[in-house]
Amino acid sequence: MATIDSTPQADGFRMPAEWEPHAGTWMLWPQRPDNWRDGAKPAQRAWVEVASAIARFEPVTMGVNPDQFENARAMLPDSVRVVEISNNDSWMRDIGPSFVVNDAGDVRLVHWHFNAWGGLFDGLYFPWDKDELVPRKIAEIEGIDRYRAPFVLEGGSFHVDGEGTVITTEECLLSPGRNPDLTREEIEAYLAEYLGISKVIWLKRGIDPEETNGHVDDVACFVRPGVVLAGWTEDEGDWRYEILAENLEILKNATDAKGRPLEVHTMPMPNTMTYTAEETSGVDVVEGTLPREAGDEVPASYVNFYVCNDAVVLPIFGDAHDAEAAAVLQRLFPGREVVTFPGREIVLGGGNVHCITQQQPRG
Ligand code: KQY
Repeated sequence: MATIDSTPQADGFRMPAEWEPHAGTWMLWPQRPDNWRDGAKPAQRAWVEVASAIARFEPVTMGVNPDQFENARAMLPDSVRVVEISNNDSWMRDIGPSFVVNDAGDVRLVHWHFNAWGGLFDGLYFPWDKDELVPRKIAEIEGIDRYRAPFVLEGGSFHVDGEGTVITTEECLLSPGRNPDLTREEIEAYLAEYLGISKVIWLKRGIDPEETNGHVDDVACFVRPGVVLAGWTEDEGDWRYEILAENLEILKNATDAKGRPLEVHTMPMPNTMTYTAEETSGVDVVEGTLPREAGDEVPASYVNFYVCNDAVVLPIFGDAHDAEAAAVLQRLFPGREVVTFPGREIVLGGGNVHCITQQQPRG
């Protein structure tokens, strides 16, 4: 497929919001034993549960490394398409492309540079060469033309409203491991060109400095144009309180690309969680991969849900706030089914359901 030598914005393309109609969802199968405990078997079962849930509502494609094709095919239901896509790990939100559409309904994709969340500065593993090729392979499989963006960006580090606004965090996009030679203004200009947006709302920090340098998809998202949902805790003793309060204040005072003041809703955070010794003992130690220690914080959040056609997929954690989180989403997405699933196994790997999925718009 062609690599287009201009930008989505110049060609009249924009990234649609996650709630706009999907052609399907892309995922990548987990297997690396230095991130997923017990040879990734518990994670694979969690992937089956998430993929099966989404496949009730729209087509799901699972990319797998060659040596896992037969196993994934056997574990996944027939409703999930399994294709060989070599990868270094399974975070399709970050490794995969972002799709863009125009008013005629054409779909193209943006292929960002990916460096495992910080490259040799503070990245999470080495190498990431297979991950780097994933968007190009998806373009070939789907017969979609591709823009090659000239900077490092992960899909979990931003959220768009589909109407010209993006939310992101300074902690991530200005981190030294990503685009150290770009100024904030240059990054804003690239976001505008490659997402087709005209307004950037900069939050300060996320809640996982060690993993993604503060991806926004753990702390805030749009739920419809002009309306955002922000992670929140009333507990001033919680280490996340200051971070969430700072972000909330910014959102309450922000306007979007259309000049609307944002309507801000809050989502409770699950109680803080830490890795148990049993959980970390099943993870292989490999030099160059972020080590897991018992007692380390697990970056759990209910804001990291996934919106698919007619449904919202929400991780729950056996936490006192699970029911309230589901109720918040049901109120904000009245026409969709809220589907919950046990999310702990995925957050043990450092991300969540939004981080392992990528929507392809119907266009
Ligand atoms: O949360 C994400 N978007 C990805 C996290 C990657 C963690 C790798 N161990």
